[in-house]
Amino acid sequence: MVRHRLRFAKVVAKGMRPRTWLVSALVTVVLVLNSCVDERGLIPLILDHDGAPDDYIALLMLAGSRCCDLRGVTVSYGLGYRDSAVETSALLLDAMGLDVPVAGHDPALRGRNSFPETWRDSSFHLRTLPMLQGLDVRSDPHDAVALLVDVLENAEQPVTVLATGPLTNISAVFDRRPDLLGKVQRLVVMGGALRVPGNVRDPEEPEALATAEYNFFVDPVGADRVIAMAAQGLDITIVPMDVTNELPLNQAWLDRLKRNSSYGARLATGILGAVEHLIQTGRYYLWDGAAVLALWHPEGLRFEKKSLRVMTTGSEEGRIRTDDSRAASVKIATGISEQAQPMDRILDWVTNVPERRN
Ligand SMILES: [Ca+2]
Repeated sequence: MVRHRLRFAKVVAKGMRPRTWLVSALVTVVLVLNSCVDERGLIPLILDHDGAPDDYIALLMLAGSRCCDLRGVTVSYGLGYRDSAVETSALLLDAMGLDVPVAGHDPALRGRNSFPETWRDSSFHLRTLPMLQGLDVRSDPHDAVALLVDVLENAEQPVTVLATGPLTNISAVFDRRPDLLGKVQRLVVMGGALRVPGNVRDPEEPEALATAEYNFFVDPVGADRVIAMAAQGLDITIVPMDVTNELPLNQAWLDRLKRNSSYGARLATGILGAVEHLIQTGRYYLWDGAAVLALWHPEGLRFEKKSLRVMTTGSEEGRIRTDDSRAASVKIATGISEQAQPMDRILDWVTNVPERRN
């Protein structure tokens, strides 16, 4: 679609005066970056995330895609620490000139498991980024579930929900207010591992095959409750590790980012500084960025429809399995399409974020 538009623009450009050509080129750039926007305009969206560096890259991608009207950002119990994640989210939004409410989870609302502390510490320094100093921090007085309920209740049209952390907040919202399921256009979730190993390793048996992915492992009951809501009409897309494994963030991509002088590139470089040692050793992936691709660039991914369950007990806790006893199915991404250039698309969005003008 995008390539066709570019080719069309090249044909039209022949015979145009330079100024007309420039206007045409600019319109093409806007169309390429906004290929997600249709006649309905910007898509109302809520981001529920868990404060890891790749969650913030996903936030930059959302802002730079110019596809959505961001209505709220909430923090779930997950990889980041709540207060740090709320503050960093609010600072980033302010840096981009976006006036969006941010709320952290109720401290009592957490899954039964946790991310390793060493992973959690990687999110810690982000509030100290020099670019974020002197900006305002405005967090919403609500907790995350109350803010999610408020945004959905008051939305004039169904809202898209992107969840890039454990599903604790999301399951709590609809347990409390099942009537609000009808206010969700669709839910896109990063989590799970379908046909590839997971990333949850048993410290006592580190050589054993990992079957669960951490977002679902941290709150397997919440994850399974949300997936079961497909039977109540919730349109769910899951982006598991089968896809994110194909999105390694390597040194070459980081170097391209660093060479780019845009505001968004500088923000992203600062954020990824927390995990540069992992990037250098080939162990960092844009897990949550893959979920944004599923939202705005679905032709770049392959999908299947499946009836799924998340195992909630035992040695497979947090693992997703197909379960045909569940009539309702969800859409699950299974890989990157041939020809797709997802890292180029991600770079386009990140380098296109707005900058607050004082
Ligand atoms: Ca995350």
